[in-house]
Amino acid sequence: MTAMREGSPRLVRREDYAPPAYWIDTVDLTFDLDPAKTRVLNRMRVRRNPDVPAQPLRLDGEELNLARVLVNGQGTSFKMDGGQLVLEALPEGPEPFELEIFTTCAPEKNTQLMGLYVSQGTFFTQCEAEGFRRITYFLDRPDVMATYTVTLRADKKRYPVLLSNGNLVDSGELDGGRHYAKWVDPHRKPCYLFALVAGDLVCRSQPIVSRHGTEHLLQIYVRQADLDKTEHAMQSLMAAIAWDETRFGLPLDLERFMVVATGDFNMGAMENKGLNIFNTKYVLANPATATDTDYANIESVVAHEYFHNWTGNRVTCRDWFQLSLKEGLTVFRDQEFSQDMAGSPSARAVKRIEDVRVLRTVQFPEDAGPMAHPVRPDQYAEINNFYTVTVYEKGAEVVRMMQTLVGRDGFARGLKLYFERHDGQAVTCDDFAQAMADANPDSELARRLPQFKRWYSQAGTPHVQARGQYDPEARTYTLTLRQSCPPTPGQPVKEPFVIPVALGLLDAQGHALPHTERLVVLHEPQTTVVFEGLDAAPVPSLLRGFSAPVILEHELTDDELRTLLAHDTDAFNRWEAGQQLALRRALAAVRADGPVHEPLDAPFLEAMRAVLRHPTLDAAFKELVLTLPAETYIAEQLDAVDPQRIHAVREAMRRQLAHALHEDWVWAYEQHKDNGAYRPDPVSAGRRALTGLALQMLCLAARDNGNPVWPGKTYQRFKDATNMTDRYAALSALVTAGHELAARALEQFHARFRDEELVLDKWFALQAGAPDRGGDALPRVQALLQHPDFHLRNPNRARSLIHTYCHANPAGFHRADGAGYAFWRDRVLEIDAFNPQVAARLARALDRWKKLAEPYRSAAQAALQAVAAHEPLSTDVREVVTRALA
Ligand code: 0A1
Ligand code: ZN
Repeated sequence: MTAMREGSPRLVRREDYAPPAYWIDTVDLTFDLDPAKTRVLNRMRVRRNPDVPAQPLRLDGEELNLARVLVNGQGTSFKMDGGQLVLEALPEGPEPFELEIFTTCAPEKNTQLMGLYVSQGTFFTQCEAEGFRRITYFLDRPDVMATYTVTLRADKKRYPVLLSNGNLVDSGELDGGRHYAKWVDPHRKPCYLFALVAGDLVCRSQPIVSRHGTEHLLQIYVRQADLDKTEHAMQSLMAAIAWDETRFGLPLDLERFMVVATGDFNMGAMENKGLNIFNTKYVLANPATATDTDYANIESVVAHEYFHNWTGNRVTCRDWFQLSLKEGLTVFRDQEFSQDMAGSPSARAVKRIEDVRVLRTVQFPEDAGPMAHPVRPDQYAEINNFYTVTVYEKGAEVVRMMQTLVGRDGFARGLKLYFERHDGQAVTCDDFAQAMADANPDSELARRLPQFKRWYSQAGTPHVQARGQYDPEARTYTLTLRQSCPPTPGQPVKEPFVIPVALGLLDAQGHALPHTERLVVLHEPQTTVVFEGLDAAPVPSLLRGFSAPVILEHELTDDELRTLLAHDTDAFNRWEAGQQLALRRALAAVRADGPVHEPLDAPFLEAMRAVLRHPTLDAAFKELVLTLPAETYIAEQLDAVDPQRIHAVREAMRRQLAHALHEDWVWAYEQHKDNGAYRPDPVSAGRRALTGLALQMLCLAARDNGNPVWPGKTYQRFKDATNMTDRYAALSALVTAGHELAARALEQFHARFRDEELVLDKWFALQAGAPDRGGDALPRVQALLQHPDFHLRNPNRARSLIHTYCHANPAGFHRADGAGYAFWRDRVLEIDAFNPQVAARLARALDRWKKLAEPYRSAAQAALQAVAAHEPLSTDVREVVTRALA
């Protein structure tokens, strides 16, 4: 429930799960759509669940006006209890009965964007997780599955397009300029997958024939002005369909598959059966308005939602504690898809590095903070708070480890068995793991299944400590791996995990040592591996490909790390070695006393130069290596965090890289700047990324030496750019360097794209995230709040300005005077009054306050306390701040 409540929120517990007392087999919904007052007639066939003791029917509802309840056509008595509609006098016995409920709601007043709402004159729904109860009274839980018939009636002129799940079976005219459409969805589904759309939209249609010869119609619905931005999403959808058939034998089971885009959406997108609803950010792209990152995100989100059709819809979750059953698995699937699409081994590695970077910079902090929870949580106050990087990204890593343990083919077998057993059911994470193990009885997964499943039940990031010992007499190398996991809220003691550690050895010159590659499965607190017949001490390459979501602690010297950076056959570990080298230097400089000097030494700079100038490495990979670890990642390694000092150190490192490698950046720019007509392929995208980094560096250097040449060239590139990636990169280089040309460029950018909402989001975000110079970030953000194009109620816009500042600009946000936190407090409360989900995400910007050094810590605590003391407060925000303060 997203309702405002007083006191501490009531917790929902996993162990309290009980099957529903009633089943709903069919639902027949009729909507008379009107923004001010929509009428909803809901006719259900309901029957008692014979496996559960007789009890009243309790239907969930929220912000509904109830007009009528009929049972088998007759009026009946009912009562209301805490928002639920309670029916006691129901027919006895196992026979189904008709339950008819007539309610009204006010979509135009729905600012939470859950349930039925209006965005720019179009009706949309969002029902996951508990939005259907804002449309009609229902058993709003995922284990109640029904078939749906939906009739939509609306004014024909304003709402020419009427969509719902399934197949269109009837449509026609009504009196008074109204019309109707009737949709039947043959697949049983939980109500969170219900959707409707009504508005003035156009669509790109694409008929396809599957590998098995079945015909389908794919459609992407957008506003007229956006039709030219739908090609990439359609290509992505077709690729996703083909991939799921080829890799897992999973076909499209619908005649019609529709995607609709809306500019007002709380999340990324939603997998409603046959009618996916997307945030415009993850659909619309053309070269002039979208960057390479946007293109890649669209490809993966379109695929993600499509893949849910099997992993989520055909087999769904028994309860919301099982959320990772569908999300972890589907993220894993979309990551694999994107890697396969990327093609070359090196492009695959780049994608893997990007995914791990998200995991480590966002999920690891979550797992170490007050909101830490297992991949399968045990309790929640508000389920919307658990659509987290832990459930999604760590959940995907857990599925990935299963694949590592059973092999690629074994994994496909496991998935096949999972569908054979559970198609059409609502199941648990245990059911998934069991199918994987049963399909691979001889695997390490099957042998250790109960222990492996601790990844689902224990929160926190495990640490793996590695010690290597070379014995020249015996010519052996003994590697000892030890695991431990820190306590998390409610889980003081952890049991050992099953941790697959992929590894190999190199000689001191960087050659791979034959027969040393292996997968060590660490399941005890400590294990020892002995390599024999080695003539000299090797360099170990551990946790290749990031084979488990753990923090690896090792004792490699700088020399050894440089060897890995230069030579490892595992691209992930090459990158990781560079990050480790940079991190060591950052931490030393942060911990040192006195002013920040030059944190980087000549050998490090030479190693970076060697990568940048490397004749065969891909540009995309170079860009990743040459990008320093994020300030938040550096902060995570420290006990007392001074965000200003971390910022100063990282900036000093960036400037050193900019100056010491100046000629190399010039070379990199010249080599990679021309890429012909825009195509969002990984190779040319990598070249653009490296060009962008080069411009950042060259503008940064120019800031110090006052030389106007590179800012001038950058400004020219900004103006001449033929695609958004290059244009935005140049703009960003000027803004980040704080060059005087930035203001002019920002103005021109705004003027050029004033009608492109998604580009304006970039314009706000760039300014909100720009480095703080003498405390200028906050006033800049405050001024932008007043900008005529700033709309607090639009989630994308609010996030681009406010969330970017609070979550992604540490030095701007963590001010010694606490003004950043006061700003946070005011915005959290302001947003909470109309959209608790968006407010709760913002509230999490202070999750890590206990790690802050003074004066930040006390000021952050005061801001948290002020939010916690505010009345009214949503359950969403209350849960976040209560846990933070605990
Ligand atoms: N299931 C969606 C995510 C999602 C969750 C809740 C929402 O409510 C606002 C919307 C979308 C996915 O994983 O893509
Ligand atoms: Zn999902």
